[in-house]
Amino acid sequence: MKILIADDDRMSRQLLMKTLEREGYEVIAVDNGLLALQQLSLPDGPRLALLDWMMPGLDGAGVCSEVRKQHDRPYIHIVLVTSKREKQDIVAGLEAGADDYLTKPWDPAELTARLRVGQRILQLEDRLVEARETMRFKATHDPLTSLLNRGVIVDLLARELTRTRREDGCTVTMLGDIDHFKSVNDGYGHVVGDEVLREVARRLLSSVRSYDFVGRYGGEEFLIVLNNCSSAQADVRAEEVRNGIAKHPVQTSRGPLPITMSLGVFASKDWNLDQVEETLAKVDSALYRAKADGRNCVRRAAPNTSQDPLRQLIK
Ligand code: GH3
Ligand code: MG
Ligand code: MG
Repeated sequence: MKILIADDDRMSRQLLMKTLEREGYEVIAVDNGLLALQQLSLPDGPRLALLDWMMPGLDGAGVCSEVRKQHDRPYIHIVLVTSKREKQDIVAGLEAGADDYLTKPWDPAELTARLRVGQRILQLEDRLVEARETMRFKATHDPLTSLLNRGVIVDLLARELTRTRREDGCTVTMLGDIDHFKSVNDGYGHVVGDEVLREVARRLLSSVRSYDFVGRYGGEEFLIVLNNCSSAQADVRAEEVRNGIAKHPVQTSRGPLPITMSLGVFASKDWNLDQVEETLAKVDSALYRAKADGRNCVRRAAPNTSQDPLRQLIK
């Protein structure tokens, strides 16, 4: 584990270095507060620091208060090493953001024991952050495919539509539905159906750019949002997505299965629309036309195409 030592006294620094290296730490040593702050601000900088209180430039307490202003990086456990023994000094050091302090001359056993406490606290923080990230992922992603879930993809679509309207841009929305998916489940079982859904999700992600959004909209329906995609490009991009599914059979535990997808496409610029509900209704109608026209094809919600009234009746 990396540890930072900041001390302007060369002897003290070397003594600390020797002790800590013997304990297996990867030691970074500096002789002033500004360099210490620089090290502690690096993205993969040390998360344990032993700071001398009195240093030229920025003192140990000053480094603590600067470090505590950085909220977007992992926590740093800071131990102040000081010859100050007065209660008010200790209080001031802790108030400035130190987690612990040691008075000089320090005892090696106490020093290493206190650093182990620091490590335990950091591990605890790491576990909490990891748990929070897992919860966040679960709340925003579909468990089967790991794509964005319906709530999140619809929210993102709403946000994109508003943004592109403001910037006079264009958002392209696609709704894809696997063709005759029920027959996969009926013929091979739900486990194989799930395998197909996962592979389809993977292919959808690989046919769009990293800044586009792909979400699971329903059982075998997927919503794709392309940012800053021109209306002219919409059909080409949808065709790429369709072809990405149809091109090769999906390998499953029951052998390769040919899978196709029908897609409805909607370009916000064509309609001057920024309402998510209307967008979803239009893209859904276009998808319905793709199904009616024989499946494994792309249909565009073009303003001059009258909506299919049958859709509402059949649904
Ligand atoms: P179409 O070409 O008209 O879209 O026909 P389809 O068979 O794909 O459509 P339908 O809506 O009749 O059937 C969709 C099926 O998807 C029914 C449902 O059981 C299945 N499904 C939905 N979610 C899941 C899932 O998470 N796993 C599996 N294995 N099947 C699912
Ligand atoms: Mg289907
Ligand atoms: Mg469906």
